[in-house]
Amino acid sequence: MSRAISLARVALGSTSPNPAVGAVIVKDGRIVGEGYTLPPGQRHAEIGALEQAGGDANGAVLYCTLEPCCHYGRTPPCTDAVIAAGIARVFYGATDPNPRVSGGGAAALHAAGISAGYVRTPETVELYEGFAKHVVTGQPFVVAKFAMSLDGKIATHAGDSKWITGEPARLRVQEMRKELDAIVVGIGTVLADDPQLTARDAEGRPLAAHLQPVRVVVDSAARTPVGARMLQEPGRTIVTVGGNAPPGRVGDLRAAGAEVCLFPGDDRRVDLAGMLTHLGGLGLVNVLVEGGGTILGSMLDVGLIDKVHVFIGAMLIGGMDARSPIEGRGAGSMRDVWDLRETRLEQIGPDWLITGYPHRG
Ligand code: AOF
Ligand code: ZN
Repeated sequence: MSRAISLARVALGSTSPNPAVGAVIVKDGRIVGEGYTLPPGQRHAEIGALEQAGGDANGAVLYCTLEPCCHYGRTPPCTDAVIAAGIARVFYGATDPNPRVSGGGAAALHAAGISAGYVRTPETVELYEGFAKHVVTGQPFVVAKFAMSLDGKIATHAGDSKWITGEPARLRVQEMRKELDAIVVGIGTVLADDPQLTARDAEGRPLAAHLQPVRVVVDSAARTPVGARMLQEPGRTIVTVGGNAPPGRVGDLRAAGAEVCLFPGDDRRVDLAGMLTHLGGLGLVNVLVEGGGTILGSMLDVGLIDKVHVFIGAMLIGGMDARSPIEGRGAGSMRDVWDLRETRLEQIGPDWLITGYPHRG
């Protein structure tokens, strides 16, 4: 199963709106076939593994990270192929949250006399947390990420922020970008840092366009510069604007290659919930919000953040005017704070990464 999880991770970021699955076929203690999910419309993980195993699949054991599907979607049911190949036993790491499958895959295998066992692991649960939300609600799973000093600052009072975390933590962010479907930033970040917002390889070269996350800028008044670096990068850039966006600027941004979408909220700023619904409708399942503080604050205030990755650099910055990662209105009383559930702490080079799921009340 741990090999199947590694295979699923290879596919992460290239399968949405489908889940990334890994599959391994074992015969007489030896791996005879491996596969992972290809982009939508192409073959599922199990099919790749069965093709590789050929006749060796007969009497073999299949390990897959997700319950094999039993329905006709863009591709035929994996359960039919598993049964036809003569697989003797199946172990799967998560029940498919898709209401069209959800236990039906295991039932189809049982009905054919194949024992199918559910082996729940923390990794397989985490692999499908985004898919589980999106397939049921149509909304993307929102992951917030920021880096701060031990005293909770994201820059000095003069605005210097390079770098709070070291190289290994920044490489981890690159992996996250590759595995997620979209990166969301606020206009403040674009104006301050002119970021490229690309997924890059270890040498710093941008990955191919189809591996790039969709870049999304929340830009109420359409202030994104037409010369912004992200508009030159491979992949899509969506600029979401509010009710006050000057039509001339919208036209200029479209001419510069951005997709401009209008989401007028009550206060003429971007309606963030509406924007997320739109991103979900585009098939973007997992989105990473990288800041800055305004957008993270606006999202947390209305409960739009599902998960956080907090990188902490072992340093103290100080200064009452030095900014913190989450602004917005925030909690007034300790009754209203967001508790982090299922927290995890990892050392990454000289820094720490804390991951958790915000929960209130
Ligand atoms: C599997 N193996 O590798 C994946 C599965 O439109 P389709 O035919 O590609 O089906 C998509 C659905 O299949 C998706 O919503 C999810 O329920 C399941 N994904 N199932 O057996 C795979 N990616
Ligand atoms: Zn399938």
